[in-house]
Order: sequence, then C-alpha cells, then structure tokens
Amino acid sequence: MRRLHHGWESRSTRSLALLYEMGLEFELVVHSFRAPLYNDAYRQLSPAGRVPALEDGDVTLFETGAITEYLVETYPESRLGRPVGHPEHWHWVQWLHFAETIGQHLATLTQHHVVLREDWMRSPTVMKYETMRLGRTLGVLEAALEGQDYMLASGFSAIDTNIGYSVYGAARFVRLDALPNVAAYLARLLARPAFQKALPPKGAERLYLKEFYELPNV
Ligand SMILES: N[C@@H](CCC(=O)N[C@@H](CS)C(=O)NCC(=O)O)C(=O)O
Repeated sequence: MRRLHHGWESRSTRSLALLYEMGLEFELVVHSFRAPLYNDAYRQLSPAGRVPALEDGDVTLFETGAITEYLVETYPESRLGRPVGHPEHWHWVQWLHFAETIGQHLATLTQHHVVLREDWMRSPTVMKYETMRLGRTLGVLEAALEGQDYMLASGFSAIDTNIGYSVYGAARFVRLDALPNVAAYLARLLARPAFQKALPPKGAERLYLKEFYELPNV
C-alpha cells in the first residue's frame, strides 16, 4: 500500500506531481490546513506535523527532498533520477536542495500574506526583505535555465517537481516579467499533465486565494 499525505498547493505538491510523473499507483489523503496537523495520530507519520508524508509498504518518510530521492532510487525505471556516477548527479542533488532554499522564503511570505490574517500581525519589513531574497533565488534559476528547458541540460527530471513547485509558489510574490526563462519554465511545467493533476481541483481548499500578493504600501 502506497499513500501520500498532502495539502493542496503546499510543498507536498512536489511529491504528488512526482508520483503522477512516475505513473505509480497510490492513495491520496488530503489534509486541511484549517485543522491542525500537529496531532498525535498524524505525528506518527510526520513528527513535526507537516505535509507531505509518504507511506510505502513498511517505509514512512517526511520531507519532500527525501521523498524525491526515495522514489527515484526505489523505482529507477522512471529514469527521473540521476544516480551516483551520472555526470549530472551532483547538480541534480544541488537543485533538489535549492528547492528548499527557495521554499524558506516562500514559506515566510505565505505566513505573512496568507496565514496571518490581520495587518497588525504582519511585518512589512520582513515581507519586503523576503520578497527581495526570493527574487534573488529566482535570479539563480534564470541564469541556470538559459538555453535549456529544465533544470538539467539532459531534460526533465524529478528535481523539476521540487524546483517547479517552488517557482509555482514564488510567482504569487515575485513578478516574473523580468525573468523570461523562469516564466517559460513555469509555463512548461504547468503544461505537463502530472503537474496539472497535482494542482487543486475545482472546489478544493486553496492555500492561495489571489493570483498575486502585492507588498503592503507602507
Ligand atoms: N521542508 C519540508 C517542509 C514541510 C512543510 O513545512 N510543509 C508545510 C506546508 S508547505 C506544512 O505542512 N505546514 C503545516 C504546519 O506548519 O502546521 C518539506 O519540504 O517537506
């Protein structure tokens, strides 16, 4: 039995898109962010009460990066990993981790713009600073994507589900007009059936209620 614990539009979108890309069968358990995940039952799977968590037979894992590595190594026939010895292996690993460098700014901005509902709870200083730092990480992708469609020159791989979700989220906070390679990359990912299937269906609970979140005018 394979089961993914997910929250729509959260970082678990990475694992969901990857499972669809790999064509693996699984049960999807969708959690609402309106009810705390930090409860005794769910913490058996993810001790910090976060999504995703993956159950696969007797293996239970949390952390998107670990789940990506686990899936490509356990099911190598997908050819979405770049195993040790492959000339792109270390770049594959590097981008896998860089997805969470982007993710830390994304998480902070999501807290400030979305989760903290009252203006007095938010810090305009943190919001501006984190937007600037998020923009810098997208600049790194802009350079890396020059002349290629995906993060690796050899083409689509599992890390594009990790980086891809980060870009999907980042586009709520940073305009991509000045980042044509990143904008084209996001459009390319959004055209993939697996990525589309990993996004919330009509009527599902959304994390992001706006297409774009402007910085406070203070
Ligand atoms: N580094 C972790 C981050 C996981 C994480 O923080 N997930 C968020 C959603 S994006 C979550 O579950 N938040 C619920 C909470 O903090 O209560 C990963 O990549 O899996």
